[in-house]
Amino acid sequence: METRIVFHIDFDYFYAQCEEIRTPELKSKPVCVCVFSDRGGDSGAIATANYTARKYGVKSGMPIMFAKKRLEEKKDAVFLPVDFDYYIEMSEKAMEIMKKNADVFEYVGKDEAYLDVTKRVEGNFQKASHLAQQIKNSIREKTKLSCSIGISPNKLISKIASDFQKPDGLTIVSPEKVDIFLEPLTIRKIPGIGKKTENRFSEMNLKTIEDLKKMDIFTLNKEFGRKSGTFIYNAVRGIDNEPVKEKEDSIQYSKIVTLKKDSKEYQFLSENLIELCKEVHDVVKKNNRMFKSIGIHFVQSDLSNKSKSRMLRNPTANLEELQKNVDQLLKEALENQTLTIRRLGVKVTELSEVKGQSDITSYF
Ligand code: DGT
Ligand code: CA
Ligand code: CA
Repeated sequence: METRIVFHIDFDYFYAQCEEIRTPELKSKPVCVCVFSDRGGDSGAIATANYTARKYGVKSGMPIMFAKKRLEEKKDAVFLPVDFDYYIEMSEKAMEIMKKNADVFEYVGKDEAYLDVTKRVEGNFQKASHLAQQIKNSIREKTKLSCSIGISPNKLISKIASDFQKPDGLTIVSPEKVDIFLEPLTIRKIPGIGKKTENRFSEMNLKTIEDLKKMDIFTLNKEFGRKSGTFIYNAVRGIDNEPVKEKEDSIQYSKIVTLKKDSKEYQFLSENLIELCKEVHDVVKKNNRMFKSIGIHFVQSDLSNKSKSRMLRNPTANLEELQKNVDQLLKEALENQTLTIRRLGVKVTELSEVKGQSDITSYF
């Protein structure tokens, strides 16, 4: 297989940066963007914060109350509610520029995307670096947004590389530099390796990607199962053959509510989910879409997140099928549920258009 050139582009402190662009006076202050829950007061979580606020230890997902505590002596700290419509508008403008500069464009989320640019830069990393700089410049001209770009032969390394020199970074990892780049990094830098896996490795005294290369595939498979074992074995060697795939934009349909009370009781949660399914289904129907992936999402009493999803064999737009799957996911999720649940959500993704009028009746 020929060497690919893949970009991962990620906007810096995205929601907070959007707020700074709208209100430039904010730039010198700590800025926290908050998801206030419908329970009122300071109840809710930090979506993100600018780098000034991060210096005081403010992090995504943290309760608003904690962030206020951390910024107590900073009288100029600003706490703003999220404004998704505005962020999406900013995101769409920037994504347009990326799309125009890619052979294949893969939307990942409001603030990140993969671009395969192999053809247009003729497999040349020098040219790729120029193209990346141009993309950064046009995004800044059109939207004022700064972003960080990782360039490498695959999605995995590019994702790690875009995070390597934030903000406003550009990190190029050409094929011959892959090992030198990866080896000193902690294993946590590999997307998909979370705290739990990290802890298991650190019990074995393995901290860096270089350390992990000592593990053979059999031991890894035995420890983590074949799927994760193989993933880790390849990842530490910088191997990732996932193609950059064109995806239907952004769009995922989701609804989330704050529950009347924290709970982990099946009946109560199930009733709420039935309602959420109806609401999601209404949007799906209105947009004449089918979905192939279904997920549920918990925000737990300590504000940590938990989600479960499943892929259907075939796309559907059927409400009963949605509810049935959601119910199944709920049962699975509750099997080892210790914390109570505070907010509850349903989402559908992997959307496609319902084609052909005559078919529609059979879908709904
Ligand atoms: P970065 O990329 O490290 O400069 O900072 P962000 O804020 O762009 O972080 P990133 O890329 O992980 O997330 C993109 C946006 O997604 C972020 O601006 C807000 C949102 N987000 C991230 N984490 C959370 C979270 O835990 N809760 C909520 N509600 N939103 C989040
Ligand atoms: Ca980001
Ligand atoms: Ca991101």
